[in-house]
Amino acid sequence: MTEDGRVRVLSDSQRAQDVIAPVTGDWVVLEEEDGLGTVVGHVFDRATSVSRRDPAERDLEQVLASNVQLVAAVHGLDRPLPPGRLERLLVLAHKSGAEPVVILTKGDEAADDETEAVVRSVARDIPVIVTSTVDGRGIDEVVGRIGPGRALALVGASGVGKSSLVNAIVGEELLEIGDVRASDAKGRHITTARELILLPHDAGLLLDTPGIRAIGLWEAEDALELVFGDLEELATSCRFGDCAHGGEPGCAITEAVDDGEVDGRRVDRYRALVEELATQREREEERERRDRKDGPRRGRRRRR
Ligand SMILES: Nc1nc2c(ncn2[C@@H]2O[C@H](COP(=O)(O)OP(=O)(O)OP(=O)(O)O)[C@@H](O)[C@H]2O)c(=O)[nH]1
Ligand SMILES: [Mg+2]
Ligand SMILES: [Zn+2]
Repeated sequence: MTEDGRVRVLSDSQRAQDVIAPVTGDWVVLEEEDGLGTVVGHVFDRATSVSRRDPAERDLEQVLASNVQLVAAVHGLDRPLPPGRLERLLVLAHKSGAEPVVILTKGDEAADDETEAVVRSVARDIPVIVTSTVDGRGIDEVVGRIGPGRALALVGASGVGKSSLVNAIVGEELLEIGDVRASDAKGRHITTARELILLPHDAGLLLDTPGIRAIGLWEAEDALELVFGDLEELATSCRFGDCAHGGEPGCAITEAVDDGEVDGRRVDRYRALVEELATQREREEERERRDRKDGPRRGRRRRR
Protein backbone atom coordinates (compact mmCIF):
# COMPACT_ATOMS: atom_id res chain seq x y z
CA MET A 1 0.00 0.00 0.00
CA THR A 2 1.49 3.30 -1.05
CA GLU A 3 0.40 6.93 -0.99
CA ASP A 4 -1.06 6.29 -4.41
CA GLY A 5 -2.96 3.17 -3.35
CA ARG A 6 -2.23 -0.52 -3.78
CA VAL A 7 0.59 -1.67 -6.03
CA ARG A 8 1.77 -5.17 -6.90
CA VAL A 9 5.50 -5.57 -6.45
CA LEU A 10 8.06 -8.33 -6.53
CA SER A 11 9.71 -9.48 -3.36
CA ASP A 12 13.01 -10.71 -4.68
CA SER A 13 13.48 -13.76 -2.51
CA GLN A 14 16.84 -14.69 -4.02
CA ARG A 15 18.29 -11.36 -3.07
CA ALA A 16 16.41 -11.43 0.23
CA GLN A 17 18.63 -14.31 1.34
CA ASP A 18 21.13 -11.71 2.40
CA VAL A 19 18.71 -9.20 3.83
CA ILE A 20 15.45 -9.40 5.74
CA ALA A 21 12.61 -11.08 3.86
CA PRO A 22 9.50 -8.87 4.07
CA VAL A 23 6.49 -10.04 6.08
CA THR A 24 2.97 -8.67 6.42
CA GLY A 25 3.09 -5.38 8.29
CA ASP A 26 6.54 -4.33 7.15
CA TRP A 27 7.37 -0.88 5.89
CA VAL A 28 9.48 -1.22 2.77
CA VAL A 29 11.24 0.87 0.14
CA LEU A 30 10.19 0.15 -3.44
CA GLU A 31 12.69 0.35 -6.24
CA GLU A 32 12.46 0.08 -10.00
CA GLU A 33 14.66 -2.67 -11.34
CA ASP A 34 15.47 -3.15 -15.03
CA GLY A 35 13.60 -6.11 -16.44
CA LEU A 36 11.87 -6.88 -13.13
CA GLY A 37 9.67 -3.86 -12.52
CA THR A 38 8.95 -2.66 -9.00
CA VAL A 39 10.69 -4.67 -6.29
CA VAL A 40 11.07 -4.53 -2.52
CA GLY A 41 14.45 -2.87 -2.14
CA HIS A 42 14.66 -2.54 1.61
CA VAL A 43 12.73 -3.59 4.70
CA PHE A 44 12.77 -1.09 7.57
CA ASP A 45 13.51 -2.16 11.13
CA ARG A 46 10.43 -3.57 12.84
CA ALA A 47 8.91 -1.74 15.79
CA THR A 48 7.33 -5.02 16.89
CA SER A 49 7.65 -8.52 15.52
CA VAL A 50 5.34 -11.43 16.22
CA SER A 51 7.32 -14.59 15.76
CA ARG A 52 7.56 -18.25 16.67
CA ARG A 53 9.92 -21.10 16.05
CA ASP A 54 9.43 -22.25 12.47
CA PRO A 55 7.45 -25.53 12.76
CA ALA A 56 9.21 -26.94 9.68
CA GLU A 57 12.76 -25.87 10.55
CA ARG A 58 13.28 -26.26 14.25
CA ASP A 59 16.18 -23.78 14.52
CA LEU A 60 14.70 -20.95 12.52
CA GLU A 61 12.55 -18.01 13.52
CA GLN A 62 9.34 -17.47 11.60
CA VAL A 63 7.96 -13.94 11.71
CA LEU A 64 4.17 -13.98 11.57
CA ALA A 65 3.50 -10.25 11.56
CA SER A 66 5.29 -6.99 12.16
CA ASN A 67 4.66 -3.45 13.32
CA VAL A 68 1.41 -4.21 15.12
CA GLN A 69 0.58 -2.39 18.36
CA LEU A 70 -1.68 -5.16 19.66
CA VAL A 71 -1.58 -8.93 19.50
CA ALA A 72 -4.73 -10.87 20.30
CA ALA A 73 -4.47 -14.44 21.53
CA VAL A 74 -7.70 -15.71 20.00
CA HIS A 75 -9.56 -18.71 21.35
CA GLY A 76 -13.05 -20.04 20.66
CA LEU A 77 -15.43 -20.81 23.51
CA ASP A 78 -16.72 -23.82 21.53
CA ARG A 79 -13.68 -25.87 22.58
CA PRO A 80 -11.66 -26.57 25.72
CA LEU A 81 -8.80 -24.21 26.49
CA PRO A 82 -5.59 -25.97 27.53
CA PRO A 83 -3.82 -23.55 29.90
CA GLY A 84 -0.44 -24.24 28.28
CA ARG A 85 -1.77 -23.08 24.95
CA LEU A 86 -2.95 -19.74 26.32
CA GLU A 87 0.31 -19.31 28.22
CA ARG A 88 2.34 -19.84 25.06
CA LEU A 89 0.17 -17.53 22.98
CA LEU A 90 0.50 -14.78 25.57
CA VAL A 91 4.26 -15.18 25.93
CA LEU A 92 4.52 -15.02 22.13
CA ALA A 93 2.37 -11.87 22.13
CA HIS A 94 4.43 -10.23 24.88
CA LYS A 95 7.71 -11.16 23.21
CA SER A 96 6.61 -9.26 20.09
CA GLY A 97 6.84 -5.96 21.92
CA ALA A 98 3.16 -5.26 21.28
CA GLU A 99 0.37 -5.16 23.87
CA PRO A 100 -1.28 -8.54 24.45
CA VAL A 101 -5.03 -9.02 24.70
CA VAL A 102 -7.17 -12.15 24.91
CA ILE A 103 -10.16 -12.48 22.60
CA LEU A 104 -12.60 -15.27 23.37
CA THR A 105 -14.81 -15.75 20.33
CA LYS A 106 -18.15 -17.54 20.01
CA GLY A 107 -19.46 -15.97 23.21
CA ASP A 108 -22.91 -17.10 22.07
CA GLU A 109 -21.83 -20.71 22.69
CA ALA A 110 -21.86 -21.70 26.35
CA ALA A 111 -18.49 -21.32 28.04
CA ASP A 112 -17.76 -23.81 30.79
CA ASP A 113 -16.47 -22.88 34.25
CA GLU A 114 -13.20 -24.61 33.48
CA THR A 115 -12.40 -22.25 30.59
CA GLU A 116 -13.26 -19.30 32.79
CA ALA A 117 -10.92 -20.56 35.51
CA VAL A 118 -8.10 -21.08 32.99
CA VAL A 119 -8.49 -17.55 31.64
CA ARG A 120 -8.62 -16.07 35.13
CA SER A 121 -5.48 -17.86 36.26
CA VAL A 122 -3.39 -17.44 33.10
CA ALA A 123 -4.39 -13.99 31.83
CA ARG A 124 -4.34 -12.26 35.18
CA ASP A 125 -3.53 -8.66 34.21
CA ILE A 126 -4.37 -8.91 30.55
CA PRO A 127 -7.58 -7.51 29.05
CA VAL A 128 -10.05 -10.24 28.03
CA ILE A 129 -12.76 -9.53 25.49
CA VAL A 130 -15.59 -11.97 24.80
CA THR A 131 -16.94 -11.58 21.28
CA SER A 132 -19.64 -13.09 19.13
CA THR A 133 -20.33 -12.60 15.47
CA VAL A 134 -23.80 -14.01 16.10
CA ASP A 135 -25.07 -11.54 18.70
CA GLY A 136 -22.42 -8.85 18.16
CA ARG A 137 -21.08 -8.71 21.68
CA GLY A 138 -17.58 -7.39 22.22
CA ILE A 139 -17.09 -6.21 18.63
CA ASP A 140 -17.16 -2.50 19.59
CA GLU A 141 -14.73 -3.15 22.40
CA VAL A 142 -12.23 -4.73 20.02
CA VAL A 143 -12.57 -1.79 17.61
CA GLY A 144 -12.19 0.61 20.53
CA ARG A 145 -8.81 -0.88 21.38
CA ILE A 146 -7.42 -0.45 17.87
CA GLY A 147 -7.87 3.16 16.75
CA PRO A 148 -6.28 5.30 14.02
CA GLY A 149 -2.82 4.17 12.92
CA ARG A 150 -2.83 1.15 15.20
CA ALA A 151 -2.87 -2.47 14.08
CA LEU A 152 -4.20 -5.57 15.83
CA ALA A 153 -2.89 -9.00 14.83
CA LEU A 154 -5.16 -12.00 15.41
CA VAL A 155 -3.29 -15.16 16.34
CA GLY A 156 -4.77 -18.54 17.27
CA ALA A 157 -5.76 -22.02 16.15
CA SER A 158 -7.66 -22.76 12.96
CA GLY A 159 -11.42 -22.46 13.28
CA VAL A 160 -11.52 -20.21 16.33
CA GLY A 161 -13.10 -17.46 14.24
CA LYS A 162 -10.35 -14.94 13.46
CA SER A 163 -11.52 -14.22 9.92
CA SER A 164 -15.16 -14.16 11.05
CA LEU A 165 -14.23 -11.48 13.57
CA VAL A 166 -12.54 -9.42 10.86
CA ASN A 167 -15.66 -9.68 8.71
CA ALA A 168 -17.87 -8.66 11.64
CA ILE A 169 -15.68 -5.62 12.34
CA VAL A 170 -15.45 -4.56 8.71
CA GLY A 171 -19.16 -5.19 8.23
CA GLU A 172 -18.88 -7.27 5.08
CA GLU A 173 -17.86 -10.76 3.97
CA LEU A 174 -14.34 -9.72 3.08
CA LEU A 175 -12.53 -12.92 4.08
CA GLU A 176 -13.38 -16.54 3.50
CA ILE A 177 -14.47 -18.41 6.60
CA GLY A 178 -14.72 -22.15 7.15
CA ASP A 179 -16.52 -24.86 9.07
CA VAL A 180 -15.20 -26.62 12.10
CA ARG A 181 -15.44 -30.39 12.51
CA ALA A 182 -18.26 -31.06 14.93
CA SER A 183 -16.40 -34.00 16.48
CA ASP A 184 -13.45 -32.07 17.84
CA ALA A 185 -14.09 -28.41 16.94
CA LYS A 186 -10.96 -28.38 14.77
CA GLY A 187 -10.76 -25.89 11.93
CA ARG A 188 -9.84 -26.65 8.34
CA HIS A 189 -7.13 -24.05 7.81
CA ILE A 190 -9.25 -21.82 5.63
CA THR A 191 -7.00 -18.76 5.77
CA THR A 192 -3.71 -19.52 4.02
CA ALA A 193 -2.08 -16.10 3.84
CA ARG A 194 -1.59 -13.24 6.26
CA GLU A 195 -3.69 -10.26 5.39
CA LEU A 196 -3.57 -6.66 6.52
CA ILE A 197 -6.97 -4.98 6.45
CA LEU A 198 -7.42 -1.23 6.62
CA LEU A 199 -10.60 -0.50 8.57
CA PRO A 200 -13.04 2.07 7.24
CA HIS A 201 -13.33 5.51 8.91
CA ASP A 202 -9.66 5.53 9.92
CA ALA A 203 -10.41 3.01 12.67
CA GLY A 204 -7.01 1.29 12.36
CA LEU A 205 -5.85 -2.00 10.89
CA LEU A 206 -6.44 -5.69 11.44
CA LEU A 207 -3.97 -8.41 10.58
CA ASP A 208 -5.55 -11.82 10.00
CA THR A 209 -3.28 -14.86 10.10
CA PRO A 210 -3.68 -18.54 9.20
CA GLY A 211 -4.50 -20.78 12.17
CA ILE A 212 -1.45 -22.08 14.02
CA ARG A 213 -1.21 -25.47 15.69
CA ALA A 214 2.30 -25.38 17.12
CA ILE A 215 3.29 -22.43 19.25
CA GLY A 216 7.04 -22.90 19.52
CA LEU A 217 8.56 -19.97 21.35
CA TRP A 218 11.61 -18.22 19.96
CA GLU A 219 14.11 -16.48 22.24
CA ALA A 220 11.29 -15.57 24.58
CA GLU A 221 13.01 -15.95 27.97
CA ASP A 222 12.34 -12.35 28.95
CA ALA A 223 8.71 -12.58 27.89
CA LEU A 224 7.89 -15.39 30.36
CA GLU A 225 7.39 -12.73 33.05
CA LEU A 226 4.01 -11.82 31.58
CA VAL A 227 2.39 -15.10 32.62
CA PHE A 228 4.93 -16.41 35.10
CA GLY A 229 6.02 -13.19 36.82
CA ASP A 230 4.89 -14.44 40.24
CA LEU A 231 7.04 -17.58 39.90
CA GLU A 232 10.06 -15.56 38.73
CA GLU A 233 9.55 -13.28 41.73
CA LEU A 234 9.40 -16.30 44.06
CA ALA A 235 12.52 -17.74 42.43
CA THR A 236 14.58 -14.80 43.67
CA SER A 237 14.13 -16.31 47.18
CA CYS A 238 15.41 -19.79 46.23
CA ARG A 239 18.56 -20.73 48.10
CA PHE A 240 20.54 -21.42 44.92
CA GLY A 241 20.85 -18.79 42.22
CA ASP A 242 20.60 -21.47 39.52
CA CYS A 243 17.75 -23.37 41.19
CA ALA A 244 15.74 -25.38 38.65
CA HIS A 245 12.80 -25.65 41.10
CA GLY A 246 12.84 -29.42 40.84
CA GLY A 247 13.07 -30.30 44.50
CA GLU A 248 16.34 -28.56 45.42
CA PRO A 249 16.67 -27.67 49.08
CA GLY A 250 15.49 -24.18 49.94
CA CYS A 251 13.44 -23.83 46.73
CA ALA A 252 10.84 -21.11 47.30
CA ILE A 253 8.68 -22.31 44.42
CA THR A 254 8.55 -25.91 45.66
CA GLU A 255 7.64 -24.59 49.11
CA ALA A 256 4.83 -22.48 47.65
CA VAL A 257 3.49 -25.57 45.85
CA ASP A 258 3.66 -27.63 49.05
CA ASP A 259 1.80 -24.87 50.89
CA GLY A 260 -0.90 -24.95 48.23
CA GLU A 261 -0.23 -21.34 47.21
CA VAL A 262 0.88 -22.22 43.70
CA ASP A 263 -0.47 -24.83 41.26
CA GLY A 264 2.17 -27.53 40.75
CA ARG A 265 1.09 -28.26 37.18
CA ARG A 266 1.62 -24.60 36.33
CA VAL A 267 5.15 -24.81 37.76
CA ASP A 268 5.77 -27.90 35.61
CA ARG A 269 4.71 -26.01 32.48
CA TYR A 270 6.91 -23.06 33.45
CA ARG A 271 9.92 -25.32 33.99
CA ALA A 272 9.29 -27.06 30.66
CA LEU A 273 9.22 -23.71 28.85
CA VAL A 274 12.43 -22.53 30.51
CA GLU A 275 14.07 -25.82 29.55
CA GLU A 276 12.77 -25.65 25.98
CA LEU A 277 14.09 -22.11 25.51
CA ALA A 278 17.47 -22.98 27.00
CA THR A 279 17.88 -26.01 24.72
CA GLN A 280 16.87 -23.95 21.73
CA ARG A 281 19.38 -21.23 22.60
CA GLU A 282 22.15 -23.81 22.95
CA ARG A 283 21.35 -25.22 19.51
CA GLU A 284 21.23 -21.70 18.09
CA GLU A 285 24.64 -20.84 19.55
CA GLU A 286 26.05 -24.12 18.33
CA ARG A 287 24.82 -23.36 14.83
CA GLU A 288 26.26 -19.88 14.88
CA ARG A 289 29.62 -21.33 15.87
CA ARG A 290 29.39 -23.76 12.94
CA ASP A 291 28.32 -21.00 10.55
CA ARG A 292 31.27 -18.88 11.58
CA LYS A 293 33.52 -21.77 10.76
CA ASP A 294 31.91 -22.86 7.47
CA GLY A 295 30.47 -19.57 6.30
CA PRO A 296 26.68 -19.08 6.23
CA ARG A 297 24.55 -21.72 4.59
CA ARG A 298 22.07 -20.51 2.02
CA GLY A 299 18.59 -19.85 3.30
CA ARG A 300 19.52 -20.68 6.87
CA ARG A 301 20.33 -17.19 7.94
CA ARG A 302 18.55 -15.72 10.88
CA ARG A 303 15.83 -13.39 9.80
CA ARG A 304 15.99 -10.56 12.29
N1 LIG B 1 -21.43 -19.49 16.99
C1 LIG B 1 -20.40 -18.77 16.51
N2 LIG B 1 -19.68 -19.28 15.51
C2 LIG B 1 -18.64 -18.54 15.04
C3 LIG B 1 -18.32 -17.27 15.59
N3 LIG B 1 -17.23 -16.79 14.95
C4 LIG B 1 -16.89 -17.73 14.03
N4 LIG B 1 -17.74 -18.78 14.08
C5 LIG B 1 -17.67 -19.98 13.24
O1 LIG B 1 -16.41 -20.62 13.38
C6 LIG B 1 -16.01 -21.23 12.15
C7 LIG B 1 -14.59 -20.87 11.81
O2 LIG B 1 -14.50 -19.48 11.56
P1 LIG B 1 -13.26 -18.82 10.78
O3 LIG B 1 -13.46 -17.35 10.89
O4 LIG B 1 -13.07 -19.38 9.43
O5 LIG B 1 -12.03 -19.26 11.70
P2 LIG B 1 -10.47 -18.87 11.54
O6 LIG B 1 -9.95 -18.69 12.91
O7 LIG B 1 -10.32 -17.73 10.61
O8 LIG B 1 -9.85 -20.21 10.92
P3 LIG B 1 -8.55 -20.38 9.97
O9 LIG B 1 -8.64 -19.37 8.87
O10 LIG B 1 -8.63 -21.78 9.48
O11 LIG B 1 -7.37 -20.14 10.86
C8 LIG B 1 -17.05 -20.80 11.11
O12 LIG B 1 -17.96 -21.87 10.94
C9 LIG B 1 -17.73 -19.61 11.76
O13 LIG B 1 -19.06 -19.46 11.33
C10 LIG B 1 -19.14 -16.77 16.67
O14 LIG B 1 -18.93 -15.68 17.23
N5 LIG B 1 -20.16 -17.57 17.08
MG1 LIG C 1 -9.28 -17.52 8.88
ZN1 LIG D 1 13.69 -22.90 43.20
